[in-house]
Amino acid sequence: MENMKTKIAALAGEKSAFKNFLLKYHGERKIQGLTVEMAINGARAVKSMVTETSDLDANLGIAYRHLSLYDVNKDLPKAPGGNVALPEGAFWLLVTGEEPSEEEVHGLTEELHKRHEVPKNVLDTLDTLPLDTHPMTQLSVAMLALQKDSKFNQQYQEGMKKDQYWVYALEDALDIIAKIPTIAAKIYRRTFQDGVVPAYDTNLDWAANFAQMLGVNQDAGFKEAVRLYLMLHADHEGGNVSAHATHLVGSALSDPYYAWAAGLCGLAGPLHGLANQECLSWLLDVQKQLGDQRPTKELLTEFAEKTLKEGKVIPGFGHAVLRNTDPRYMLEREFALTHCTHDPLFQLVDACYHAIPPVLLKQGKVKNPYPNVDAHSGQLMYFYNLKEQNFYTVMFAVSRTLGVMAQYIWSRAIGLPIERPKSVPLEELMNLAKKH
Ligand code: FAM
Repeated sequence: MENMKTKIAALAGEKSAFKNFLLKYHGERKIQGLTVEMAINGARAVKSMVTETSDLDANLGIAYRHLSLYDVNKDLPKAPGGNVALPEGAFWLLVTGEEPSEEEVHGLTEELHKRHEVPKNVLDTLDTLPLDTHPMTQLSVAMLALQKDSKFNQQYQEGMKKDQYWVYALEDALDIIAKIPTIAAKIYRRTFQDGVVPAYDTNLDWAANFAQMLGVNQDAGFKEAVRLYLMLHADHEGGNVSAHATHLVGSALSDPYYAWAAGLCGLAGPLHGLANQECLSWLLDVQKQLGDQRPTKELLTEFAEKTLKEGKVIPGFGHAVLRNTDPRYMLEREFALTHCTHDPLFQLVDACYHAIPPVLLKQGKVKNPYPNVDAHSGQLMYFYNLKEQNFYTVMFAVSRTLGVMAQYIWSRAIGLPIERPKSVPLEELMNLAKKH
């Protein structure tokens, strides 16, 4: 990991100097006007945070360090015989700002294998939870149970200097990334299967080993689907609920375990990580109603119009920021077109892809009529026999660990302070509105 540390150290100096320059010479400059609406409606689109790792463009989608996901997938190292970028490579890119070599990604995979052992007390803690505990609750509990081994926390107690914060944040980040697949697989196996987790295999990459430990499918296609999923969901700027919760808690210098445990609780919300689960339920329901009929564009158009008439939203379509088809959706679609065109559920997803945007456009009020990633991910998991929808947010969480940990490292590397926005009562907002 020395190579990764050297790269962060060099960049951290540069970025910290840049941050100080901005504060000194442009600190008073206005970049946006605040409105009453912004204060009431969750500060949406208010440019009030710094996140180095990724940036969301309304048309191009999320970029990992200025690289579109199409380029990430094309340029970053692949597994032998594979066609999709390895998520370890995405983490390297998010952390260092550079595209990694094959050797660097291989070295990172090896490092994660070395750190993968989950302490017995954490596995025992999971075993005390009733089997009907939601998988996301289990994951949050496990994250807190791991916290006692935080190197960041230990060093902090011993008087760690500020310029060392990111070094131990990186240590904890690598430990968390290394251990989370085993924890997630344990949660899956104990909740939905026989409780036995297939053996950890250090010959596989991070994602393929995770796929194997889930034990639902030995198909090479599933390993590749999990690599793609974990690479695509890794990071999505800093303002979404889970990233922001992680950042906020981390800004109090709570260690990465505490911070990500807070983020996981946010990810568990139905308006955030749980959305992909709802999309799959909707697709399965449509499939049931279609019965033996082939899902054509005409039938799906009728179906979508009926859903809108009933005053319901069509899950998987629209986005708060994006104004185009989500590139993550397009990359999953490309994958499905290669690996599962014969799957009846994919044929339904495909019919939705063609039928729904025109229906939403005709309705006239939706700002983005195109599909987001959640409209596809469930089909891929379901196709490979990972059918328990309550587990899907855990898949999302394993992936998002990469992004929030990269963000945590950078928040400490450039010395971002504790977050403390000013809140006001509604009456005060009224007074402020009258003054301006
Ligand atoms: N079906 C029907 N109506 C929709 C719609 C959809 N898929 N998407 C938006 N609308 C409606 C929306 O309800 C609103 O109606 P009202 O003015 O009557 O309240 C109107 O169109 C304008 O909404 P918008 O500005 O285009 O979208 P928002 O920024 O308010 O909301 C979403 C964005 C994602 C919450 C919304 O598009 C939606 O509910 N989509 C379906 C659920 C979904 O796919 N969620 C997953 C989102 C995913 F990207 C994620 O973050 N995990």
